[in-house]
Order: sequence, then structure tokens, then C-alpha cells
Amino acid sequence: MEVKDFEQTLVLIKPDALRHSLTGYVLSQLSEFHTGLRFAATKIVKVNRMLAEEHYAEHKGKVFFESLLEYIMGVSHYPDDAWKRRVIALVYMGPGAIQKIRDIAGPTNPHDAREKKPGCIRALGTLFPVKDSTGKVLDERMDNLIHASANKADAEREIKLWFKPSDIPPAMRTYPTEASDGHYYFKAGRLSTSYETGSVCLLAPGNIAWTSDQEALRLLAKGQPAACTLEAIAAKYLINEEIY
Ligand code: FUP
Repeated sequence: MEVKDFEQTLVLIKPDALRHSLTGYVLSQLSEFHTGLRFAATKIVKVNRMLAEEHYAEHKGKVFFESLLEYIMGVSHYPDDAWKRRVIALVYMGPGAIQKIRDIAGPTNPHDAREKKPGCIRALGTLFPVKDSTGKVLDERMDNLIHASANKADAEREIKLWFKPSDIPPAMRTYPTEASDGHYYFKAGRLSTSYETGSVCLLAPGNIAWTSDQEALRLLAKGQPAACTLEAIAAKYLINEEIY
């Protein structure tokens, strides 16, 4: 089997795991010794709202959505120490990576996890009430310590959302890349191909980009619809940038 045929999956060690000092435990559960998988990339991320909204786009509009954003942005677990708000993002790779890590993570709901799969990572999680301004409980948020991609399509979308190709060693990249054909700048939700004050350069000619991002940027720059949003492309280039 060639490297390019290996499956990759995104893992996020979420703020509750960091807050409760479970990072080392989670990493040891996912180690090569236990899973046969290898790290392809890792970074510590202060999650901004754009990245949080893109990551959890499928839950937009649900009662728990705002609370979920506060959770992944670290606001819930570090209300006072903003500098501690972060997640650890990892790409693991190897045969069956997606299912192997889902199995170790366990069911989404920590109560189910404790009942159905004692010993899994999410069995150490908890449920957090989602309240309205009067204090009435509307829903529950699942604080489950770890995110793990659910399937191949999600893994590709999520890895490309959190990581640039240059975050991954060339020999460990499994999705197609190409050199950027132009300058692409981002400012206040808009794309432009020339610099203006306050814009951030996402890509310059020759920078290696995901091919799917390049295809989308070419269309978006012409005002045409693309396979993904501008924010889904921009978010990874704005990770840990001070303006966000
Ligand atoms: P999973 O793929 O296991 O992470 O589960 P989902 O994509 O369904 O959910 C993503 C995150 O939303 C979970 F980590 C927990 C949270 N969630 C809630 O807080 N409440 C819900 O009712 C559903 C999901």
C-alpha cells in the first residue's frame, strides 16, 4: 500500500480535555502502539469564530450551536484566561484511521459512552445545559473531549479546513496539491486578487495549496459559485493570526 492510499483523519483535542489535563491521556490512547497510526500533522490553535462556524457548519441553526462555538473556542472552559483558549489539532494516518480513532473516542454523547463503551475517551466527558437568558434549560451540549472525523468525506473537508499543505510533510500528503496561480487576499469576508490595507494574503504565486482550494478560489474570484465557501478556504490561513 502506498502512502497516498492511507486514510487520514482529523482529531481535535478540545478545550475540556486541556482544562482537565487529559491531553497526555488522549495522546497515549491514540499512540502508534495502540492504533498502528502515525502523526502526519499537529498544531495548537486558538479557534476563532470563523473556523468554529465552518467546522460545525452542519449544526448551524440548532439550539446548541452558539454554545458549541463557545466550547470549541475555549470560552466555556477558560472564561477568564483567554490566553489558555486553544485546541490541539492533529492529522493521523494509516490503514483504517477513521474507524480506529472513532472506536477509541466512543459515542458522541458522554452518557452513552459510559454506558455502551466504558473505557473510551468520551466516557470521561459530560453534558452541559444550554440555557436562555432567563435561565431556562433549552438543550444540552456534549462536552466530549475529542473530535474525530466521521467518514472519508468529512475527514477530507476537515483536514483541509484546519491544515495547509505545508503543515504536512510532503511525503505524508494524501490530497492533491498544486502551486498557486495568483495572489489571493482576504478582508472582512471578501476575496480580492490585489492587496488593500488590512487584507491578509492567503496565497501568493508558487505557494503550494490544496488543488480543491485553488479551483474554488479561481471561481470565487470571478464571482462564480464554488464547491466550498471562501471562509472554509481562508480559515486555515488565518489560524493564530492576531487580527482574528
Ligand atoms: P461526532 O461526529 O461524534 O462529533 O458528532 P456530531 O457531528 O453529531 O456532533 C458534533 C459535536 O456537536 C459533538 F462533539 C457534540 C455536539 N453536539 C451537541 O452538543 N449536542 C447535540 O445534540 C449534538 C451534537
